[in-house]
Amino acid sequence: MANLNGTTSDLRTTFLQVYSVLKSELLNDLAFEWSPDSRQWVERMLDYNVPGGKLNRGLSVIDSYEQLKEGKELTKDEVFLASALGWCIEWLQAYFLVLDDIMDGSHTRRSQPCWFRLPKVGMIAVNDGVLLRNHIPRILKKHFREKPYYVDLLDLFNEVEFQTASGQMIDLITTLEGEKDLSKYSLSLHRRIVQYKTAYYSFYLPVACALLMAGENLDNYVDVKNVLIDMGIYFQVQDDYLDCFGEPEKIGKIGTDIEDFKCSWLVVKALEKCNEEQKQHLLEHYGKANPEDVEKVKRLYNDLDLQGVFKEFESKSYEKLNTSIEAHPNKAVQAVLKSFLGKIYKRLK
Ligand code: GPP
Ligand code: MG
Ligand code: MG
Ligand code: MG
Repeated sequence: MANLNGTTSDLRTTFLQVYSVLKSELLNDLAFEWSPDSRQWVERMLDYNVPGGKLNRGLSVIDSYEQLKEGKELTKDEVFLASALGWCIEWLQAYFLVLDDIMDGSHTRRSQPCWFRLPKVGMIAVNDGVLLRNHIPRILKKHFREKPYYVDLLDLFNEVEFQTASGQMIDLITTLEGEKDLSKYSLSLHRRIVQYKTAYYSFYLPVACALLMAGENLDNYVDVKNVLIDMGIYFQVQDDYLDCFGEPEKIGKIGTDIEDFKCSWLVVKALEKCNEEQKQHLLEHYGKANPEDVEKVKRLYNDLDLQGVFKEFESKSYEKLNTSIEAHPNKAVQAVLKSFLGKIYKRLK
């Protein structure tokens, strides 16, 4: 595709060029009197936390917008704007992850120590999260203020952030110390948690951004939203699975769900499948930091063949999602959804 210099290069390269532009605008924001120290801190914080992931969410804004335009070549301006929206989602993700890693007591992220684990950073990471969050409306104001869909865009980011924080809240309060109670863990609780904490921002938001840019009214796309939410739930089940069975070198992080007493899809399935004796075993060892307890839980997951249960879930979800996508009347929308599904099906990272 045409990049911002009028030459051709791949989408990722173009997208990363836009990151540099946005970063330098933020580092020269006139609303703050910068000093060399503060500028250096923010630049290092951004480079550490924003661009190092798979960039799926961000790139899919450009992808989706292109497909909604049904093959018409995008102008340089459209590529820039779709990329800027993509980066707003990557900023949102960086903000969530910096704080999520503190809350989950994680050690690594994207194959490096979590930001708050750096000796110089520590709890400054909380404020960095707040800063990352505040960069989003600044990017939107600079590049979208004059657009007819500006208010809808702000509203969309606000709504999705609220949904995510609410999902994160249920994810956290189910694990409260002193109330550790596996009997409340069910597939419906799991679904509620992951729909809110993951699906809206990871799946609905990129497509909704592309739709707004294309001049569409989001109220007319409730069915698309529902498919994307189901896809997001499938994606978080994969995340839960990989937390235990993934290769840390591939997923770039070391799992903590068992230690953290999370309402993970795996523990829900284990509770569904286990006998009374295995249940007692799970109650005894789930949610403990000790590596021997964690190992015992993993062994039980193996005994219950949760890898097989997951495989089956994965192919069933794929079939179901495909059927819902094919039921959609609009071919361009179908292409958007199919490309999303293709990117995550059987992912190992
Ligand atoms: C993923 O959960 C959910 C988020 C990153 C949303 C966080 C929301 C906030 C408001 C902070 P996870 O803990 O399973 O993700 P991971 O496995 O990547 O740590
Ligand atoms: Mg986490
Ligand atoms: Mg979490
Ligand atoms: Mg996880």
